[in-house]
Amino acid sequence: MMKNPFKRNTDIKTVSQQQINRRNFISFTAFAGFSAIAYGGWRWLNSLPVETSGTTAGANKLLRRALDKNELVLRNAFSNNHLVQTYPKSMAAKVVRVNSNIGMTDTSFDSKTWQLVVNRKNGTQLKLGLDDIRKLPKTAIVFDFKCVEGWDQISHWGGVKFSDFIAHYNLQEEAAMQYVGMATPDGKYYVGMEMASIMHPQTLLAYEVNDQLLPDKHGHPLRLIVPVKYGIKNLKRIGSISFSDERLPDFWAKRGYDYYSGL
Ligand SMILES: Nc1nc2c(c(=O)[nH]1)N[C@H]1C(S)=C(S)[C@@H](COP(=O)(O)O)O[C@H]1N2
Ligand SMILES: [Mo]
Repeated sequence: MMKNPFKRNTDIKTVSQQQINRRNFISFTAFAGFSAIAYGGWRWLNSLPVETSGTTAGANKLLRRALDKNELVLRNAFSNNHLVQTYPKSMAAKVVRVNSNIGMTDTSFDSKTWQLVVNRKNGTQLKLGLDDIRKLPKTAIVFDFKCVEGWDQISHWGGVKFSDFIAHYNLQEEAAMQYVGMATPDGKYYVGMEMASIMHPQTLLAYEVNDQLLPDKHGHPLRLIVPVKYGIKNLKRIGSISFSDERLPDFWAKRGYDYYSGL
């Protein structure tokens, strides 16, 4: 007789009702177990400590919490006023690396007429020259400057502590806000960050490197030195400073880098 290839195998093993019951029981137990784990995980996510206000305020809780867990941990570590490691001046690089110069190529820029524009909360502007800033108490720091591109270098910077600057110009109302933004005079490079980092005791508005006025390539007349952040946040050639309770835009965050970019 020809074998019919389409004919189903009639030689089916008889499966007892008992076996079926047992299989059903096993799969039901497994399903219940996984469900419990999933539910527990969801409950755990929801029970995570509420984040410090500001950072991700208003964002989808569950999603943001997962995305910003790193930031949360860092920010919490931060509230202890944790300082970055500093080094003796003798360890500072004599030839300081130059990275990029976005926002520093405007040929009409004139450092002699440059002014730092501070946008106050009440809508007025404070305009300062480098001489004004150099009158404030000077602070220096030697620390390991880190670029996200993979290099780091111990370097020596001098300027005014951002917190001293705030106190001297009575910008306490501004400092009580959640975020700071800084931009180059042409607006082409800009950074945004949370207030804690900018008010950190090691953050400087710097006008010197290795005890000399900053050369153009390092951000003359004034740059940000924020040692608790990667290089990308250390804006060179500051044109303006703004304050807000909302996250202010950030050049590299817009291009997919971590907004926090903390160490
Ligand atoms: N205006 C401006 N500031 C900037 C940048 C830039 O391209 N333009 N690059 C940032 C990056 S990625 C780094 S690592 C540091 C490098 O600073 P340096 O050139 O003084 O070493 O500057 C930061 N500040
Ligand atoms: Mo960088």
